[in-house]
Amino acid sequence: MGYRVAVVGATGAVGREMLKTLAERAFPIDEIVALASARSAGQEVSFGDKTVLKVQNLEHFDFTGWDIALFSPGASVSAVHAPRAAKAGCIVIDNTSHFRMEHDVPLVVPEVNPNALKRARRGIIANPNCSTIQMVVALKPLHDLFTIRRVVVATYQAVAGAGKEGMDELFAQSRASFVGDPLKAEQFTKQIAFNCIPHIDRFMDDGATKEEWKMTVETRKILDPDISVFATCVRVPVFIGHSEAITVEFEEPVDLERAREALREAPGVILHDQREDGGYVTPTECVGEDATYVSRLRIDPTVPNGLAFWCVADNLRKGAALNAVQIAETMIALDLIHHKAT
Ligand code: 11C
Repeated sequence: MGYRVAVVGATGAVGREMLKTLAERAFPIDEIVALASARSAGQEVSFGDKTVLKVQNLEHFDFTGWDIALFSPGASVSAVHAPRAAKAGCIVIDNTSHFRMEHDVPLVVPEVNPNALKRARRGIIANPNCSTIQMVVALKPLHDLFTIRRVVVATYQAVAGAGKEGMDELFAQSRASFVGDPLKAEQFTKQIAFNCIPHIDRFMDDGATKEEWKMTVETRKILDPDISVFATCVRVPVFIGHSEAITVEFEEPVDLERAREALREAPGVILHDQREDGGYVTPTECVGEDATYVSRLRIDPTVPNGLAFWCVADNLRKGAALNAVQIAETMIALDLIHHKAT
């Protein structure tokens, strides 16, 4: 017997990827519904190769009798409708930032902290920010070995993180610059084509951006509250796939060969690290892939017990849709989702 599954925000870049991921992984589904705002209701979205779903209006949708809802609308929409769905008895896996830091909402990456799912008392589970997810997947096996004290990370984040509108703006600006048209910047604060912008999300009082803050607080909630994280988040002209240059300081001395071995064995990680031209993974190579790729692994001799590496993942997939689907799969495996009688 399968589940009755709702995808909320189904017309967005992540919502579409959620539908694709559910179909590709043959998630046990008896019935699926695509939901979005009134503006998008009536549009069609694909579910697998053969099924087209007509998008229904979220506003009036009754979640009674639905087992699982994967939410990826805006945070303000989740704030209203996720508790409404949970109250109707539907397990909500929410991809927005709205509930992530609430103490009674688990923030989960299945390879890292699956047991936190057992504490989903409100019926809402938060999916972390994409840049956090790939980092903690790579950090977890290293933390288990040598105990992380501090992480310094610089991100190189794809425009897909800003949704379809972000991808459209990179395309339009690239085209405009070739044909000599004026460049319009609407989604990003400065030109993104052929440029890098050290600013993602809003500025906070201490000069960090909210994206940088998320990497700190989410890593602590998922992996270990004692870890310090200092992030600089940068938008780059890549369509899909976030990259991160990560330096870690450990409590204990680092053995490079043991680190390599642990990363080779770690769930969700592919270590691709040849010390030669092209012996590393770049964001365009990870599009459509499930894994978090680690390359350029090396000792950082400038700090005690230091290790540095390069990490890339598909931000729409492991950074959002896949992680949400894996949360649902893990909840089923842990017997935490029960079928509603219909
Ligand atoms: C970006 N990481 O690349 C953001 C997108 O908190 O879920 C995801 C924002 C979030 O712009």
